[in-house]
Amino acid sequence: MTAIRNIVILTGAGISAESGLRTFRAEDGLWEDHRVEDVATPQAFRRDPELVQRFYDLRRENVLAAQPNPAHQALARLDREWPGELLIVTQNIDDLHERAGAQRVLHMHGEALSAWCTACHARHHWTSTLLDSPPCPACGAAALRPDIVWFGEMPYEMERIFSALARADLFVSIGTSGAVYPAAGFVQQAASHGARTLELNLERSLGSSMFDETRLGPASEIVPAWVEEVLG
Ligand code: BV8
Repeated sequence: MTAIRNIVILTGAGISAESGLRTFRAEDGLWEDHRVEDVATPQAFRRDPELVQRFYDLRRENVLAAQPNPAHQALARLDREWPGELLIVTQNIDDLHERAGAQRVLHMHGEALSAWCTACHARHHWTSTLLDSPPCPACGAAALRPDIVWFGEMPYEMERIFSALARADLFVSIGTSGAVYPAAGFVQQAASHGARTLELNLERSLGSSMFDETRLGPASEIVPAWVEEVLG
């Protein structure tokens, strides 16, 4: 087996479930209370900005109240100690990877703690609400929206992700159902470049058949065990 040097890790809502942040598709998932097209599309924001701002103000509050769990801490340890290339590509809008100490993190679907001004395109670290249309700290316009990639919008830093996948020797997917593209297609990308592929998830995902290996269990248990194995 070729030596593992470059690792790409994709994380989804499942890695933050044990930190109390709801996933999307579980029976008590976010999409139970809201239809995606009502809260997570640019059309929804044009149609009913208040509903969308209220939805993300609540998500932002929940993120601020959450704490990293042992899965986040294990990946932060791997980030500190791994001598080769490592990139944690997260679909999550929470900052629990960074709060656990991880640095090589990329938020492909945006961040709850960031506001984007649609007038001057400045981005601002944001921990309060947007429902009350506060002025943009840079240009003063009341034009701030959540800095989130909605359905139909292009995810962030796709070039950087594709080039990391092209160099990866190992691709690991953690806590994701494989239901949303382009993230759900990364395993094929990595495999097509010769990478070994591993899935760590509570249950088999829509993409399980595309992985060389699948390990099932709660992230807080199976992720630290895997990191221990890799770092030895
Ligand atoms: C785009 C931010 C084009 C918002 C999100 C190809 C085929 C079909 C459809 C498409 C396609 N290409 C594009 C599409 C359309 C669409 C799409 O994929 N639709 C789906 C529904 C079919 N994709 C897009 O629109 C993307 N944009 O394609 O743009 C473009 C091209 C050029 C120019 C302009 C545009 C953008 C998609 C991003 C949308 N934004 N998030 C927000 O957060 O509110 S997506 C959002 O949903 C998340 O970020 C994540 O990506 C997804 C949720 O999935 P998961 O994170 O996996 O969560 P889920 O609940 O589903 O699963 C949790 C898993 O964890 C489960 O498997 C469970 O077993 C496991 N688990 C639970 N507890 C634990 C656990 N595992 C371990 N331990 C535990 N304790």
